[in-house]
Amino acid sequence: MPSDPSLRQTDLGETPLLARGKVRDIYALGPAPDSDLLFIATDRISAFDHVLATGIPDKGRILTQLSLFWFNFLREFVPNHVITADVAEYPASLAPYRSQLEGRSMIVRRLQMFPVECVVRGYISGSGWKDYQATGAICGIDLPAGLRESDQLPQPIFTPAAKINTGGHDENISYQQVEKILGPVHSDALRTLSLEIYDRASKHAASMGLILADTKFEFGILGDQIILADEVLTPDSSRYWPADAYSPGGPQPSFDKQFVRDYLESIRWNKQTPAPALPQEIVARTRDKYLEAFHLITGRTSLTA
Ligand code: PZK
Repeated sequence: MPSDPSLRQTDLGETPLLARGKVRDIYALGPAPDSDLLFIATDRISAFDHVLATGIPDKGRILTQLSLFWFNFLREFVPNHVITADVAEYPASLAPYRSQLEGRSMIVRRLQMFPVECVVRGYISGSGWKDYQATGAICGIDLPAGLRESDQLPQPIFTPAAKINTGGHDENISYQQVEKILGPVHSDALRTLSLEIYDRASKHAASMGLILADTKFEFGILGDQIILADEVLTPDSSRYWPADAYSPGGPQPSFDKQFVRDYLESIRWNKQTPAPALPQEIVARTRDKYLEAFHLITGRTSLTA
């Protein structure tokens, strides 16, 4: 059996784990409530809402480097939570764990997170397509009749979602509901920022032959400044479609996870019991797709250069 080159579990000894997501782990550096946070993107991969038993080698590095690319791309327009992603600048206490951190982690400012996911959709897909079929609207925004699945929308729309804690799906909510949670000033700021970021990012993606169908942002606040947080514009938080294969009227293949989904369908996994492992060929092809996304978006061939 060859050894597993993927990192699925992190362990930083005494450093307290703050939260574990499906893919990312967050640690607290120093005493709450003001300490910085350490974000680590593992090589875990989820499909059909389950974390699979097999990791994708380098996935965490690829997604971290993509987030850093976009934070940098957007930096004159919106401040972000990154302090450093250079392990040489990390506290000395983390030195023993360098191999778990290099290329896949960042130290970030701890913010007061807004409890709303800021989704922007330029195309109709996923839960947006479901809601439109049921009601003709998404998040209370009425849309023209006759749209097909994956069609481009007349203009990009802000479709917020409320975070649901216990593994459940986020729930699409109206802008009015956002105003009730955050008040009108922050709500308007998040909507305006989200639409503007989508506009800038989708233009860059288009120039690289990719459609940015939709994406999810998370923002926090520090003092009175709204700050872009979490991961940004990665394939885990966004739908990217190759423009040359775009064919509305049905679902588009996932840029990154299609081999995984097809494999899981082919073995007729019931999508409930513990998720199965992946064959090495599916792992290798999926890894190649993440690298291709990285290459297309950043124009870089190496993760480290
Ligand atoms: C924060 N999450 C969501 C993401 C998880 C959970 N800069 C910040 N300050 C304070 N809190 C957060 C952030 C950010 N980003 C984000 N939870 C807390 C999340 C990934 C994995 F387990």
